[in-house]
Amino acid sequence: MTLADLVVVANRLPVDHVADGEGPDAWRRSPGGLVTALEPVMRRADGAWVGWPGVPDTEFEPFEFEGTALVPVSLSSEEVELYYEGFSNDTIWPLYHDVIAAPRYRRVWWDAYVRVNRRFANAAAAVAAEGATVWVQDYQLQLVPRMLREARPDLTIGYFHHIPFPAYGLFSQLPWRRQVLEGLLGADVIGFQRVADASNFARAVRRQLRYETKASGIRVPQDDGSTRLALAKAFPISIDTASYSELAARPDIRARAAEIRQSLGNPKRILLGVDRLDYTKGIQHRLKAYGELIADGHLNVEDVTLVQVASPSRERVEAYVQLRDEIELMVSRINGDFDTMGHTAIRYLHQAYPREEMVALFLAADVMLVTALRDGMNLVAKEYVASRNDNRGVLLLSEFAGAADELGSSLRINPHDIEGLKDAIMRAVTMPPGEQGRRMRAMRRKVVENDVDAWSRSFLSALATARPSGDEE
Ligand code: GDG
Repeated sequence: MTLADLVVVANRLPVDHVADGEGPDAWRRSPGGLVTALEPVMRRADGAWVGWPGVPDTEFEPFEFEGTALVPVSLSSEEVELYYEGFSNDTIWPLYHDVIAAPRYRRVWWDAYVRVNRRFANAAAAVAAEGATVWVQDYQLQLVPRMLREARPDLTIGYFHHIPFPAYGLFSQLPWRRQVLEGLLGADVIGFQRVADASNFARAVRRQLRYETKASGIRVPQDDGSTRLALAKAFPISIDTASYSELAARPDIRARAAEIRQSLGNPKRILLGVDRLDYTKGIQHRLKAYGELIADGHLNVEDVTLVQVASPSRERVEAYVQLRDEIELMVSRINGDFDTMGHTAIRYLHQAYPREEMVALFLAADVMLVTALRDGMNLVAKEYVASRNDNRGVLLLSEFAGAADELGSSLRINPHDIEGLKDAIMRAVTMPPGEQGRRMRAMRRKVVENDVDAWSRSFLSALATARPSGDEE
């Protein structure tokens, strides 16, 4: 296998295994956003992607897929349970989302996290060419930057954090807080979604490690007494705006949107929520507000329907099993109380759909509800905006989602404030087309200018100008 000048390291490879057997035929490109985001970059460079192929207890050889070298890292079922479901999704995920659910701190999970991070770092070190750039993705791999730097001081290392970085008062709960900070500081550039995340990180570094920080720079002491400058800065991620806009213009997808409206009984207004079924997304808060509006007589199920797509997620983590029960109880209560023979209050879909169907739903929706309690960015908000070539539709957007920093013309809401949320929903369903258009145009300008290509370019150019390791003072 040839060595690569650009190496992406992510928990998952950008492919799913579809058949028994080996070789490129057994793999299909996975639909994720990161894959689309990095595909053009990987094609331009001599790229390799290091990640878990999604099948436990199986070793795969590296292989070429659509012009990118894929380097599988194998995980045992036990490691999936301890490192992925445990430490990543039951410790770090809830802690970094402001402890909406209680994080569990288990030493065996941490040990597995260290072991698996080491395996990813070794795989990346083995495939990176002399002086290559390595871009590590997300919270499952926070220790990789430092491990990699120790093994390969010649590399330029970037890290992007897709989820929030919490305030120091919360972060400091983590028994392994120093190791995590030191792990991340192995990178030359540490990218966050929001300015607030980068400042939380810098503050944790000052408080915990006593390193000096100035603007976005952090002085990291080296073994030889010198310091190295690491950059911690916001690089808000985005979507492939043009491809959403193109899908939304396709006659078959527009026809499908009309068909969806028809099959819901032609309500005057369709409200839509699209989320992974996750406790960070505030699904219960939106159901509560909506249910009360019907109960109070402000909304009528003959006129209004809420479509809630809740795609299955992390179904082996206990908090997610419970959450699903709670949401499904709420949905069936509201529907039981208010449905008529011909109309339903909530059309609830615990399913995943192809992107074409998502865009048809975006086109059918008069109001998009994004009520996250905490969210790194929230790409769904941007996808809705990108799909509305007609400059119609209203986006309700939680101020706790990273997207709120850019989409100032949305109807911003605090999901904890149920009365405020109800007022905003009423404002959205009655908003005149002129105001919808003004707001939507302003938001569309943002997602057109700042698309995902601009995101990866700006991160990689910050990385290219970052100081190579160990050359300061
Ligand atoms: C993390 C951070 C940050 C969902 N259901 C289906 C489907 N989706 C797609 C959406 C969107 C993506 O999945 C979800 O992205 P989000 O950004 O909304 O949320 P997370 O999954 O929590 O992502 C988040 C993101 O990383 C990127 O940095 O924005 O804050 O939590 O693209 O459309 N897509 C299809 N069928 C579904 O059923 N095709």
